[in-house]
Amino acid sequence: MSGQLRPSHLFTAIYIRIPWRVEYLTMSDDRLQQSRYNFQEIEKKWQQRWSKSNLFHVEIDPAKPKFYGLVMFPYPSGAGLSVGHCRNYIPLDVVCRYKAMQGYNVLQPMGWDAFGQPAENEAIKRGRNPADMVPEYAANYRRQLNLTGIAYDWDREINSSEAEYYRWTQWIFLQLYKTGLAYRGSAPVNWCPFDKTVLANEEVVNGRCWRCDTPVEKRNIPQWFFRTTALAEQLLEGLTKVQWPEGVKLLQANWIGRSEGAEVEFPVVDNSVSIKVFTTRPDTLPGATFMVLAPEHPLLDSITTADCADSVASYRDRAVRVSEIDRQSTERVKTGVFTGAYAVNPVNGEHIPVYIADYVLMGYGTGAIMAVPAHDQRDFEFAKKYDIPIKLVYVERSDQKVEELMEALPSGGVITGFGEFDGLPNDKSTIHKVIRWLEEHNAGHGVVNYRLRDWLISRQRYWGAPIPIIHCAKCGQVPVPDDQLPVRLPKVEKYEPTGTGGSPLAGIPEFVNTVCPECGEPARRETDTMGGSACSSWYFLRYADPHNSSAAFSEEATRYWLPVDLYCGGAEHAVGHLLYARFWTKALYNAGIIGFDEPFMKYRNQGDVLAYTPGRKVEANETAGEENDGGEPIQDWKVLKPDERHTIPEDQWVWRWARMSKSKGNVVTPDEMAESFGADSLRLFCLFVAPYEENVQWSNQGIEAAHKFVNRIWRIWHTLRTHYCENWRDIEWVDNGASVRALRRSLHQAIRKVGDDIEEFHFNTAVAAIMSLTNDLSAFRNELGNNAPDSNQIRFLSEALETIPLLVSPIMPHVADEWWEELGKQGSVFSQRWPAVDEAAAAKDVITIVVQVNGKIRDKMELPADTPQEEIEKLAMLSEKVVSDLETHSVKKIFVVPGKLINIVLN
Ligand code: ANZ
Ligand code: ZN
Repeated sequence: MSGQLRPSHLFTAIYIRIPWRVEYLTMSDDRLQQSRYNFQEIEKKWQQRWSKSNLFHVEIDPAKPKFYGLVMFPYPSGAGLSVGHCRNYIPLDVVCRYKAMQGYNVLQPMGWDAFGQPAENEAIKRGRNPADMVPEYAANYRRQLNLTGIAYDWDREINSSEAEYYRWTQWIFLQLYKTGLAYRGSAPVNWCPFDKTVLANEEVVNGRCWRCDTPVEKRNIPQWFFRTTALAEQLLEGLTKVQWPEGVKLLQANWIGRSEGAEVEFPVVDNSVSIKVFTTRPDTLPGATFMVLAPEHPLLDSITTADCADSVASYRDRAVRVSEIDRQSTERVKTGVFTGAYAVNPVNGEHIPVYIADYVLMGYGTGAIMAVPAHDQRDFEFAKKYDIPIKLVYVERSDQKVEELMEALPSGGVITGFGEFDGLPNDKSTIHKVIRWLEEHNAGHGVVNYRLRDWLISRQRYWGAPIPIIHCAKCGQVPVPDDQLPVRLPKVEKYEPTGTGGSPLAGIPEFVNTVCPECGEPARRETDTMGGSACSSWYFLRYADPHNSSAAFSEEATRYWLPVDLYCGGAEHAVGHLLYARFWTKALYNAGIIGFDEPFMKYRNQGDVLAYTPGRKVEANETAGEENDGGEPIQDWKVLKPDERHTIPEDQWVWRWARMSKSKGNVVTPDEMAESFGADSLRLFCLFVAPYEENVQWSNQGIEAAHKFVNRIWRIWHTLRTHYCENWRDIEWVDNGASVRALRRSLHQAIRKVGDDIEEFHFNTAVAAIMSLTNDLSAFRNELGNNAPDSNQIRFLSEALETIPLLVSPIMPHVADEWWEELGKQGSVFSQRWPAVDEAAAAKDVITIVVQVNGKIRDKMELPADTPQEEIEKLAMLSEKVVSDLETHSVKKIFVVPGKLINIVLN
């Protein structure tokens, strides 16, 4: 049909063209077949078309605003993706598709976090070389992701274990090295005896290895570090610039752990050394009645007296075996021993005893404290136990006795017995005054301390980016020159950890032996590799320019695409990956290499997918289960792994909800779901089942219900489809259609709600809005029955039939494109604009209510037509003109004429 349609000949045109009633009633089997929802066929067809036309590929386009949506790239494991992963990837895809339809140039890339422990462990288990294994697994992931219809720009796929990528990981390492942010140092490090490697602090969870759960030991091995502490302040300050969940920001802020205080020196009696302490409460100095050193403190040997040497030595040996977590626990009974030494309290000259105790950690502050039992609970418990004097600095009453204290007084009171400070309150300003006094009297100075430690990056493992440093006997550490990068990881047969703490690369002479780039003499390569978290600290930059072979990325590409606008991934990375990526970004920014200093402007973390899982009660003599039941560890229950299930009769299994994972044998794959229900149903279910941040209990009934809905909307769209008139915009409204007005309101409110909700990550309510619109259309269809629609109805139906594919497309992209094609349109809905809300159509109908008092008109109120009666009464009573009457009289009765009038009768 072509040319302009006028309402006058509209009906003729429709009736001639589509004698739909006849057709509908005598619909052949053939046609029924056609309108059946054949999701397998549809999804395959569109996935192939999208891929063939490279629909999701983007290039820099300065004329368009950009949107960069990113999910944390996965390590491709042999188990493949589960629907648990889908719950992370699908929501971002919905946002990206929506943004594309809003006219943004949308970058949504995907790649593989392929270097590191998980891949290497899996390869070892399977007796394979990870270099061969990773691409196979990645291909499977790519296939699965395509099955779910996600709009990735596969031209930008990256693999962090390929030389073309890790060459630039090495290059960035060297930029950090040259600016002093990477260094080799010796420190007691976390050692996992099972994985036979060193772990970063962030990889130690409750004293155990993050991968294999083995208790972590301390070992002294030279290691490479990134100087995260140098950027602590920037890392903390930057958190104010980003839109992240408050909980995640707080976790990171606490991990950085900024704390203001003072360093104060306490000279040791009859000794030339003095003990430096870090305290946040220098205002309590007069109350310091003893000191405590960490058992590892370097001054210990020089101050311990001969008669205390044995007990100190044996305490120290015991203490180093206690985990840091336990040492910091407030519940643990405090222990310690006297060193025999005394130190001088610099504010009052008192000689106070020096102890060692394991509640003081070597890794924080100066590894030594002044103990103020009256105001610090740990010190209080220690003083009580070892009968050390307690001295109040702050008192709440002038006659307060120290003997009355049942616990330390951290707050409240005023200072007594501290000279010029007497009478000052227990607050920050007092602390600052004391710090100034200490500085003036050369007794100490203000400092800021951070809990954050430098980031340990070296691994004595094969599967990582080799650290690009050469050790020369003459020149020392020499960076590998840029034109000799990458330092390639040699492909070898044997790469298992050596178990001695050395890297497997150290056993490969062809790798190790080289010449010094500076003096040309024989030299040795560094044989440690970088932990996987280095690779993932900049991958979001590489996506902007993934095939650049002369630079890590071009300035143009990062300027256009970055920072990432929306980042999605698990909150378990809050103090690991998210912190490291911010650190690299800031380091590159400080070096002038990029022009922004926060990588992820907005970050959201999804809930887990839980599966109903067989398990058993733990025995009394067993340790508690570490399974996770939606955030809460399950204490009395253990998963029955698939190979353990035969050991217990099935009727004795205890079923619980547990996080979906291969090792628990409770995984549901997107493949089976796409096969049985289709990707659109899977997508709908993932979005609808619960708010994004909440955990989801996976159930097949749930996805069946989602599938039923997709079928339903499919059927309704199809039965109405026969009324579609392509030139509907030219049909003029005939002024009589209240029911069509209500329908259009429903349609345009749905457009607004779905858009707003997607933007806000309220996917479940966006789906609910589509369902509600579907209900309205279904009711309309039933009402219409076999009658011919009038011109208003045809205009509305055509508008709805054309809008619905657009509206559902971020969520059900395959169905949307199929419908679009059936309307005779070209291409994919992905390239269409998001429908505009007709504000007038979306607005609620307004009614005017007359307010009377004793039958006389006092006011008129304009209210939405659907305002409930009680609300109308309440508003009437609040009307200014009524309020004055109510001051002097009480209400006797209220008469209401619905939709028109309210009459308040007074006594
Ligand atoms: C005296 C004092 C009096 C303290 C008082 C507190 C309260 P944050 O806030 O975490 O920085 N401390 C210092 N170094 C320590 C270490 N290596 N191991 C264990 N504890 C250490 O805590 C700083 C406070 O923790 C310091 O201030 C010190 O105790 C203790 F009423 O000094 B305070
Ligand atoms: Zn040299």
